[in-house]
Amino acid sequence: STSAFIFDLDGVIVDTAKYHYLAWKKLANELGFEFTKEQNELFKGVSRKRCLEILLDIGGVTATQEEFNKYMIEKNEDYLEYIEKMNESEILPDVPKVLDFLKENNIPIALGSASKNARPILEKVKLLSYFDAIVDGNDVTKAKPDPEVFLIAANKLETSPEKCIVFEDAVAGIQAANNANMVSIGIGDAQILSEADHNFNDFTEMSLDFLKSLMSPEA
Ligand code: G16
Ligand code: MG
Repeated sequence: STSAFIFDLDGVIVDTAKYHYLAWKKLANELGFEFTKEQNELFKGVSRKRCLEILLDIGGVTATQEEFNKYMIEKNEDYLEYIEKMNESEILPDVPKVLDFLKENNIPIALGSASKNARPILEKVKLLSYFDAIVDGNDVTKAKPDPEVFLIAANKLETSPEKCIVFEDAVAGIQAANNANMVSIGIGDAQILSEADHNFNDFTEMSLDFLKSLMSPEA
């Protein structure tokens, strides 16, 4: 089997964190407390349900099961309004260049995201057709750092975990890739993503030669 590449979504392909932030902030304000950009950092790569638990914790708010479900729906509806307006201009730098290079080399590509909105987002930014497999928040039962999301992706691509290379911007995502026995590539702050096998601030720093070297590790 050939090598395969797995991309996280938020923070790797697009910066949807800013929209998650606005939607969570609106809910926090409605509940009577502030939610800062710094606090939003804790939400990256974390499931919607877990995010709400943390948010309510920050505000010292207790909610019934019914209220909790209502807040989940409300936050997502606000988030979807931002997603609706997304277009190709929001793709992070050099992502299409990397995807094109992988495609030219017939390398399988998968998405491995915690988001339940991954497909509509990829459609909006017109990248959906690049992906041979999509594994998202609708498919997984165990959140990152559990390797489940990436192992399902390897399985769908019909390749073994050792042949997979993962691009991730979250610590839990790097840990999930490492736990899956995959090559982990941190996209973002190398200090924060120090557990990654390789680090880049973004894709503009990554050469095609480097990508090529990952494609044929046995060569
Ligand atoms: C993303 C974001 C998280 C978000 C999660 C679930 O993860 O980083 O902040 O809470 O998806 O998103 P949704 O509410 O759309 O299901 P990832 O894995 O793409 O970086
Ligand atoms: Mg991410």
